[in-house]
Amino acid sequence: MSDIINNQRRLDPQDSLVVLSGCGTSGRLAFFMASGFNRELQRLNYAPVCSYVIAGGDRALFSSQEAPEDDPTLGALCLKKVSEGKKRVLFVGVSCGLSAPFVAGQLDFCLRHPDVYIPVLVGFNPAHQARKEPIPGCTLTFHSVVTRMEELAKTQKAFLINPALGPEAISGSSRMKGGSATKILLEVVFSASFSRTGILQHMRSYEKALDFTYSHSEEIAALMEAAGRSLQCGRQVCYLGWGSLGLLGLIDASECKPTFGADIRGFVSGGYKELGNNEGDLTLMGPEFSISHDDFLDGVLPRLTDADTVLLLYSHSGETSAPSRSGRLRTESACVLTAFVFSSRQREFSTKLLLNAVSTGAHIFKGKVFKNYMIDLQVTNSKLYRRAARLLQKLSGHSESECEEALLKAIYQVDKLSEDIATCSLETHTHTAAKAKKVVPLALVCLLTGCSMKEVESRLEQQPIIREAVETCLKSS
Ligand code: F1P
Repeated sequence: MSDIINNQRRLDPQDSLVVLSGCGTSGRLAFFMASGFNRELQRLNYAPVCSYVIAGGDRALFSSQEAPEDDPTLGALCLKKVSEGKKRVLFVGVSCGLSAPFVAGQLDFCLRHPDVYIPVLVGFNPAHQARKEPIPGCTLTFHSVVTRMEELAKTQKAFLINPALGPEAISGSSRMKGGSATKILLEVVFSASFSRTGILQHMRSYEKALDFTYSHSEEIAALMEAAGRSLQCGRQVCYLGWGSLGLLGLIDASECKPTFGADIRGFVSGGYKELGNNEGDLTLMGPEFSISHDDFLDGVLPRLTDADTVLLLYSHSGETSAPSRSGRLRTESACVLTAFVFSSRQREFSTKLLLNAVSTGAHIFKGKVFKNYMIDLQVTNSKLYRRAARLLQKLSGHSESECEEALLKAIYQVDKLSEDIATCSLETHTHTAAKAKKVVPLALVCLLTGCSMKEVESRLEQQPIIREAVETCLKSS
C-alpha cells in the first residue's frame, strides 16, 4: 500500500486522489490525517492529493451524527462526489468494528469501478466477524463486502488491514484503542511511502511514545481526577488547544456525548481557519460548533470557576506555538498538559492517549460506566441500537425479546407498546431515540424493577449517578 501511495503522489494531482473515510471517530481521524498528510506533502513540495469523507458531513466532525452511518448509498455518493473526474483513486475506508454500512457502500462502489478505485479497508476485527446483519434497502452486508475484498486482496487489487486488537478497555469505545491503531497504521503506511525508514522502525517510534506516556500514569491520574471532580459537580471540562493537538482535543471532546451522554468541550486556536475543513466555518450551526479560542474567551472564560477544569494542549516545538492569550486564564483553574516526546506524530499520539484516558476516567468518576459498559450511550443508529439491546440482556439477564421491548418503551416513553410502534422500522426507532434522554438506563431499571416509566424516571432523577442507580436496582432485584 505504501508503494501505491507513493505512486499516487507521483501521478498528476489532477488525475489522482487518496480518499480517507469513515464514520464517527474513524471519520474524524480520516479528516485529521488527510489534512496532516497534505501539509506534509506541501512541505515536501508536492501537490496535496488527500481528501476525506465523513458520514454526516463536516458537522459530524464535532457533533454526533450517527444516522448517516447506516446509509450505504450516501457513502457511495459522497465518495463519487469527492473523486469526480479523477482517473486513479486510492480509497481507504475505516470501520473499526468492520460494521458501518456507510463504508460498506463506499467499498462496494470501488469494487464495481476497479478501473478507477483501489479499495483499502482498515478495521480491527477478524474478517469472519464483520457485521452480517442485512442492511435495509440493499443486498449488501458488511461481511459480504469483506469477502469480496478478501478475494481481490490475493492479487493486490484490494487491501484489508484488520489486525485484531482485542476488546476495548471500555466496551464498545472504539474511539480509544481502535482510533489510536487507525492513526498509527495509516501514518506508518504514509510515512513509509516517503522515507527510507522501514515500517517496523516507524512502528517502534509509536511504541516508545506509548511507553513514555504511560510511564506518567500518576500525572495522568491527577488530570483524570481533576476532570472527574468537575464533571461530578456539574461543572465543565474544556480543552483549549493549539495546532494539531488542539484538533485532537476537539475530536476527543466530540466523542463524549454519544459515548457517555455527557459533554466535554474543545476549542482550537484559529478555529475553522486552522481546521481547513471541506465546508468551512460552521459556527452558525449552533453553540457546539463554536470552536475558536475567541469563542472560549467570550462564552466560557467569564463563567469559569475553580470547580472547572481547563486543559491546555500545546507543545513547545515550533509548529504548535505556546498559548499567547492564556494570561487571561486564571492559572489555578488550568491544568497544563504537555507531551515532551519525539516527533510531531508521536506528540499527537501521546496527546490522544492522554485525552482518551482523561475523558474516559472523568466519566467513570461521574458514574457513567458500569462494569466496563457505557450505560448511557445514545441509541442513534442500528449498531448502537443492537449494542444497547445486547447490553440490556447482559445486565438484566432477561430474554432478547424482553430487552428489545424495554428498549422501545424507553425510546417512546410508554408503558405499553402499541401495534404502530412495534411495526415501525429500525430507522424510525433510532430517529426517535435521538430526541430521548437516558434511554438505556431507563430500559434497564424498568427491566430490573418492573416499575412504570414515570416511576423509573423519578428514580433516576433522585439518583442522577447512573451507575449508582443501576447498582441500587440490582441489589434490590
Ligand atoms: C464508527 C462509530 C464510532 C463511535 C460509535 C458509533 O465506528 O461512529 O466511532 O464511537 O461507536 O460508531 P466504526 O465504524 O469505526 O466501527
